[in-house]
Amino acid sequence: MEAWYLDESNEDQRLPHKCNPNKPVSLEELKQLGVFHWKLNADIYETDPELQKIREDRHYSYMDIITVRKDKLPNYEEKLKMFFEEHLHLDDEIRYILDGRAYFDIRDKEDKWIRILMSKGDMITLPAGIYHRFTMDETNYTKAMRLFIGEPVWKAYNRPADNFEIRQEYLNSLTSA
Ligand code: KMT
Ligand code: NI
Repeated sequence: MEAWYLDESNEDQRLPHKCNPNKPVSLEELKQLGVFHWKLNADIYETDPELQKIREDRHYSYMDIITVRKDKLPNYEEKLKMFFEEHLHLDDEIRYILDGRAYFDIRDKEDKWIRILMSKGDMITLPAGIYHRFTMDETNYTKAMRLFIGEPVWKAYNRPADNFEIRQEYLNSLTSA
């Protein structure tokens, strides 16, 4: 995992878009935004006791696996377009990259974009109510485990979605941190 502030360019979303000089973002800064990260061994995900422990501790009862690649995901282009619309969810977004790589972009406290490069073995939780988006990088391939507490709800609310209680709760969690 690696994170940095996005530059201002509107070129191809699949490019890294680092500032010059680069403005890195630390794990600690991500934590303060409610974003948590683990590094796991994706080669043994089917039997990994570390993953099992996280799932038990955090009640991640549901999981499925999504392959994001043109020949594997129905309506690939359409879905990528949706994923890249700035949105929030009413629940945490929990993803574990089993293969390939991709970017998750999140907004910081000042509404600036942070890009998070997720590659094989990276697991992340984005808190309910945070504005974010997702894009492939130049390799155009990732395989990810999606986890959820209970029955999954994938509904995304595109910005503006400020009137949801969860959005206000999220903002409150930031000011008291
Ligand atoms: C989301 O809600 O942003 C996503 O599910 C992104 C795609 S998961 C590989
Ligand atoms: Ni999302």
